[in-house]
Amino acid sequence: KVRHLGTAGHICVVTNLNQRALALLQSVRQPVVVVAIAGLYRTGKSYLLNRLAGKDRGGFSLGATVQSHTKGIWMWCLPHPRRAGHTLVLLDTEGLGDVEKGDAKNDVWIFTLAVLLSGTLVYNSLGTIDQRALEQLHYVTELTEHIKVKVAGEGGRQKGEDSAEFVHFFPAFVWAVRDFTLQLELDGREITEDEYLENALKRRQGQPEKLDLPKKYLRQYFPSRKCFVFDRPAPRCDLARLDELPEAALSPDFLEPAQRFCSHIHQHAGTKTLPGGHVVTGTLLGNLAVTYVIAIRSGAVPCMESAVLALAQIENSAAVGEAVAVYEEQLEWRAALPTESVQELLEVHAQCEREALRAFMARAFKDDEQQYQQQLKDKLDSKRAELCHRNEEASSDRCKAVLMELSQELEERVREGSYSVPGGYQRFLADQREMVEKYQRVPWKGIMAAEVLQQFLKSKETVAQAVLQTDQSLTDRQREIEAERARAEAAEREAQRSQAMQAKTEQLLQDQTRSHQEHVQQLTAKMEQDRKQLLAELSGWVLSSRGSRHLERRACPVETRTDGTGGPCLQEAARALRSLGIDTIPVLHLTPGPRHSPRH
Ligand SMILES: Nc1nc2c(ncn2[C@@H]2O[C@H](COP(=O)(O)OP(=O)(O)OP(=O)(O)O)[C@@H](O)[C@H]2O)c(=O)[nH]1
Ligand SMILES: [Mg+2]
Repeated sequence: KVRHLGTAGHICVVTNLNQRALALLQSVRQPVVVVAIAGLYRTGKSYLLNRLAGKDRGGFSLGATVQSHTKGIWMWCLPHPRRAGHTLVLLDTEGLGDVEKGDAKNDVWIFTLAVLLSGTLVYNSLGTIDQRALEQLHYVTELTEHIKVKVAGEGGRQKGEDSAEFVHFFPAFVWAVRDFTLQLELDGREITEDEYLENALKRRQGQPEKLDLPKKYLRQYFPSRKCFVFDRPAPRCDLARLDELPEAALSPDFLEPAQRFCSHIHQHAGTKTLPGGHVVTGTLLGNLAVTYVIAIRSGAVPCMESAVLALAQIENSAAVGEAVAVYEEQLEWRAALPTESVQELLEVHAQCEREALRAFMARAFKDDEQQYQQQLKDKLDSKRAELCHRNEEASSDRCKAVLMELSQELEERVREGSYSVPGGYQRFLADQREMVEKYQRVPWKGIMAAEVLQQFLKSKETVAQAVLQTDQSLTDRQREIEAERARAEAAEREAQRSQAMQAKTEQLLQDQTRSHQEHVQQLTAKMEQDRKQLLAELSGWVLSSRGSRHLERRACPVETRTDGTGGPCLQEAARALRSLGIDTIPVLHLTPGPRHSPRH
């Protein structure tokens, strides 16, 4: 079920996830804009998606016969033509309603997966948006049976309660009407394509409720709607070889809307996000597909909340791994061991930890108990201990090498007996002092300089004692005084060493406090960002992909509430807003009803 066309990775889902295609998707670390196309079989879906990819030939395979062609869901990843650093993921789905298809359940899952995986869903149909076209969209009314938003809690959730939240999760909806040959005119007035769609979705007076259901659910679940109508692309005789025709041979009445359609999708199809606003990368989308397919295969109803939680665990583990890798990379770049002081080393560690934490915060989500952040903290703490140890070793090695070289001459003289003469002890002391001074002038010895010197001099104490004892020019009393002085000097050096050790312990403690503050600070910043995102979601306003200055209306949790009750969705929104200290917030009112309540 896999073919490779250039860089396109194809994936057949529902029962099977093609492993190569999945690996390809999971290797995409960029945020993804996911556009899926669904609709009846043999309606030109693959052809339209190829245009969206900028390919008039190649790409998704078309079929020219009456037999349905695309099977399963096929994926194509390509660099986003307008948004740098983003990947456009196109999902071409198997045509719905094929009479030859054995299992009708397959269609429902295809449609459900297209809804769950995409950020923009293009519904494709032929002719006009009439009652028949709407009835063919019965998959929308069945979504409540096939998607669960929340894991059933105590006492379970009402079906309506659950589906009222679909608006928060569902993709933007674009209806592509193909082979449309009518005039866009209503009651003698020219109308836009969007008005055409909205008019078709209006409830007709006296219409039985059952007939209104697809319209009702479309209005309810997909508050962001757009419509494009396309004329037939070429004369009937050329349709079978459409992908071989040059652009100039295509009808301008097809090319013009096709151009607007592509522009709209490229410009407005937003980056796919998870509930809570977390941006979906190719890796995440791959994991999401796996989670949903496993649920479907096991006969369960895919649940968005548990999928997001399962995803968060995978992603947060990966975020810990990535953060540690960032730490190591930064360390490689910043640290030259041994450092001159513990302070200097801890500053380097602090910078690396900050970058690592940033990488973690950018990737992790729903780490509500900070379980993964704690994991990262533990790892970085042991990295710090390891770093301190490596720094000490590097310093020790260097100091020992320096001392070895500087003490060569002195040791040679001891061996030759140069100090076994009257006054030899004073000369020995002078030479040793000179050697210590030279040692102290050598740069970049690191934090073990004093310790290693102390050990070195201690190891030479017996030699010094021997020289002292053999110096005939000294009286016994003088020898005793000299020995006492040597002991005092050694004690002094020992005191200095333990003072340095104590200072180091204190610095490490201070660094722990700093590290804790850094974690708290970055966590607070992330929580504030999440809070703003939640606010944006709840208020039904989301930042458009064009940047923060452009706001775009997208979702409204109270859209269908015209009876004044507000519904569970509105109540939940209001509760959340109150907890954020906000009394009221305007929301977009899409379908004013005769008895609607003030929308605040
Ligand atoms: N009449 C008409 N034919 C089209 C249009 N676009 C493409 N075709 C032709 O219709 C045939 C089917 O096109 P596909 O793009 O494979 O249709 P599909 O919806 O992907 O089909 P399935 O994968 O079987 O569901 C091909 O011969 C296309 O050249 C269109 O806008 N109008
Ligand atoms: Mg197709």
